[in-house]
Amino acid sequence: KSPSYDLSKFRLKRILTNNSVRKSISLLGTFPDLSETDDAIVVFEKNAYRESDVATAEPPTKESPKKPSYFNAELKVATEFINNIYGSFQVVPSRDLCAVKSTVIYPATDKHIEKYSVCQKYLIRETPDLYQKITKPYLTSSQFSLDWVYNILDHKQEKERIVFEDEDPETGFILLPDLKWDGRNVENLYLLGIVHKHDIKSLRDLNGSHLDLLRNLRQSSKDAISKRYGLNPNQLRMYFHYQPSFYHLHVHINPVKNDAPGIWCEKSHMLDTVINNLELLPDYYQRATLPFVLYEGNKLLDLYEEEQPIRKVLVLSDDKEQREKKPST
Ligand code: M7G
Repeated sequence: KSPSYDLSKFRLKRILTNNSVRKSISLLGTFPDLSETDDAIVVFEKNAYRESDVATAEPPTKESPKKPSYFNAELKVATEFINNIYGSFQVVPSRDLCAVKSTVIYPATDKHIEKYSVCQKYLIRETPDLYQKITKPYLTSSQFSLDWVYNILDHKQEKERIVFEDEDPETGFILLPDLKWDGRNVENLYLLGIVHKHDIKSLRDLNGSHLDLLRNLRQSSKDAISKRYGLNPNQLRMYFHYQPSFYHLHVHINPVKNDAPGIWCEKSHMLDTVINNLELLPDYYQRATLPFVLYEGNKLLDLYEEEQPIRKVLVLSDDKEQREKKPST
């Protein structure tokens, strides 16, 4: 069941992150009307500009009434300075254009708070043995709930947002807007393809028997996206995260020309590459060493630290000696 809260009654405890590049801020607090103790995370993010909002050409007619635009009489302009040919202003556009995208997680767990806080990050090289010994037991005992995923797959939530569905239990999936997308601007489109099959936790579980599923995911998503949004399928980037936050296989899809949030090379595996690796070697992901990032505060980092030094690496004094001994060429 989804809790109901009044966003305007949020009370701030502390700021978790403030990202001036992404123009987003993540806040930790509570909804005291509902509970003094349950934590809430609120994320505000300024929307990307829609090109239609800067249109000035078409004057409004009866048939097509006035669309919101920055350039109209409601624009409030405060001049900071004008120096020769250069001008600097603060402008407040009309109300329709001031909307801010907000995401709320309530009640938020410690793991959510950790995910939304800035901290140190470390790269781990996960061999298949380390996966079996450390990562897998940890993620089966401690991970984010997948209820929201099952709600989507069972049509209990976000049903009206579904862009495409293939119901086949082996090769089918649901394509729908990601929580991160404002849903307004095709420029920064962000969709998720969530597979119907329940037993694939992540990239690590994929093998040659999943090729039909992956090829269907690639082709049918591209077809559905070009049909619905008019995007050229060759302009779409499709990838998996490793490690993901949610261990039910899903693919991230967004346009190559846009830097989607979280599009880090150390976390992303292109669907095309994954398919090709499996075509060449059906058990590739059971044999590969996969790098991934761990955040300070994550218990898995402590478990890895017991196995090998991660936070404190002996500085390369030996290496330096070696280098110094090496005859110069
Ligand atoms: P991930 O790779 O498991 O984790 O991707 P990440 O958050 O570290 O990228 C999960 C994706 O699911 C993310 O892109 C989220 O924005 C998206 N997502 C998460 N939730 C809880 C929801 C939800 O309730 N609905 C939808 N549509 N997307 C969600």
